[in-house]
Amino acid sequence: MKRKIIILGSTVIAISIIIASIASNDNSTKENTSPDIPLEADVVMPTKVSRPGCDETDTCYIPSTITVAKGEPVVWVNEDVAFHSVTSGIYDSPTGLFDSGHMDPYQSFSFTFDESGNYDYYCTLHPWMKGQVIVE
Ligand SMILES: [Cu+2]
Repeated sequence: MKRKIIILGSTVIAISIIIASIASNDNSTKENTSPDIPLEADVVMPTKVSRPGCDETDTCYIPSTITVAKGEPVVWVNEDVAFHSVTSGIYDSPTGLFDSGHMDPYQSFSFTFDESGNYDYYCTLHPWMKGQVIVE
């Protein structure tokens, strides 16, 4: 009896994963990570960036400029205690290419760039938070 429940349970999980992967945009993913198991982050949103000041030292996103190869995913992790976003464009002028939405603490967002170019991004909640991805 117990075994049946376990098999049924894992089938439900497998189906949900398949449905979730079909439903989500191919180029972006968002997931929760645990502070105890740090995820491989390419770019980190450090603590206290929800207050102005990080812009003076260019440390709202670390690193604020990252260079990647075409087709290589970029992973952002929110290591702050506040919500942040990773949104393509500049403040009040999103390009619509990618948008993480509000990221909880320790949530990650990843996006894969198919075309080379320079991509500005920002946080919808904090106008001073700016970053750039250079895709070669
Ligand atoms: Cu922010």
